[in-house]
Formats: sequence, C-alpha cells, structure tokens
Amino acid sequence: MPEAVDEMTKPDLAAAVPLSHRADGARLVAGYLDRAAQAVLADAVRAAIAAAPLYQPRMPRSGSPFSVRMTNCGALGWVSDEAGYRYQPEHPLTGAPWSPIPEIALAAWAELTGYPAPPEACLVNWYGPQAKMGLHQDRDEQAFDAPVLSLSLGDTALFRIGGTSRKSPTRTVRLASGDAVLIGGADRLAFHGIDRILPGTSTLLPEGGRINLTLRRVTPPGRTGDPVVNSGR
Ligand code: MD3
Ligand code: FE
Repeated sequence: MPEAVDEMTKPDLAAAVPLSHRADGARLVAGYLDRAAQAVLADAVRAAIAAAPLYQPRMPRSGSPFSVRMTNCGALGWVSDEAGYRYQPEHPLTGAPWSPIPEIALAAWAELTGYPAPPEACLVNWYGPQAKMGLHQDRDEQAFDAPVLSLSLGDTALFRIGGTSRKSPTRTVRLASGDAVLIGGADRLAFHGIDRILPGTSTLLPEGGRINLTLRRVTPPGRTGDPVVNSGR
C-alpha cells in the first residue's frame, strides 16, 4: 500500500489538525466546515452558478459528456471540451468571467495549506445521484509544488485514491458534507476519482446531490499580480 494512502486519517476535530505548511500526502480533515459554514458556502456556490451557469464538460477528442456538471470561481477556471483540458478566465459557453472565490474557501486555503499565495482556480463540480468521475490525475497546472484543497458539500461520495501509477492499489474514503481533503507532495499526482454518490445522506442541499470545490494554484506565485506574501523568492 502506498505510504500516502496510509496517511489518510480522520482527526476528531479540525482544530486538532496541525496547521502545517504544505501537505505531504493526502489528508482528510473530516468535519472541517460546520453546518453553518457549509450553508454559507452553499449559498455562495449558488451565487457563483447564477453568474456562470453549470455546464456539461466533454472529453477531449471524443466529445463524450462528463456525468458531472461544472463551473468555476476565481481568475482561472478548468474547462474541458473536444479541444482539450485547459484553464481559462472565462466561461466556455457565455464568455463571462468567473465569480470570485468564496471567502470561506479562501480562508480554508490559507488555514489548511499555508501556501504563500492565494488559489487562482476553484473548480465547482456538481454531482447528481448518478454522477461519477473516473480515475485520473490532475496535471494541468504549472505549480505542482502547491497543494490542492477539496471541500465537499451535500451527499456523501465514495472517493477512491491510489498512487502515481494507474495500476497502484487504491483505497476508498467516504467524503461527507463539510469534509476537507488536502493533497500535496507525494500524492499530488496520485490517481483518484469518485465512484459514486450516496443519495439521501445529507440534508444540506434541498435539491440533493453533491458539490465539490477544488482549489488550486495554477501558475507559480510571483508573476500574476498576487499580493506579495514573504515567500522568500
Ligand atoms: C487527489 N474532484 O476535480 S476532490 C477533480 O470530489 C476531482 O469532485 C473530485 O478529482 C471531486 O479533479 C475529488 C479531491 C481531490 C482533488 C485533487 C486531487 C483529490 C486529489 C489531486 C491529486 C490527488
Ligand atoms: Fe482530480
């Protein structure tokens, strides 16, 4: 079993998690957002969707649709269609800029990652009861030193994570509403996916389903007009 997978643990309280620097491995912070914070974040996601509607991404080349619908917040959004995977500043269908990343998500990034620059991208994945996401690596970013932070809202998901080879053994972890997952270091290029959603496991979203926010640094800090944060570079 890859070491990184063994490091996935469930601390009792978010407050008990050491506020370290970069994640080395994959770490589940169960119950990181309390119910009130989840509700505020869900409202912010609804506002972001109103500004930049959910759309159905398509696979490069084949054009086959994803079962997950997506939108983004932040300066750069991850999009996928026949032309490929990429980050871009505008919605692929409306051409509108993405809305700002919600405050609560920015605060979670600062607290959990300690990374010396804010995230540029916040992918919003919306899963209906039948949606899933196949095993894949996240490798469309230039800043591989930066961790990735995921926040889950709504119904519980069965999340699968393996190693850096598609053939590595995998482990399944349940991601519930309010859970945070921090991925960095050795696990930044681990294969992962969502096998299925467990409908009816959360009352947060009246319409049901699951929302995942994935916060990422896309470009190395210091070139994009970020506030300078004593990075020593
Ligand atoms: C492990 N999203 O958008 S988030 C994705 O729940 C994605 O919607 C899933 O995979 C979701 O790319 C999983 C947790 C996550 C995010 C990034 C990772 C796990 C990761 C990058 C490397 C390894
Ligand atoms: Fe991913």
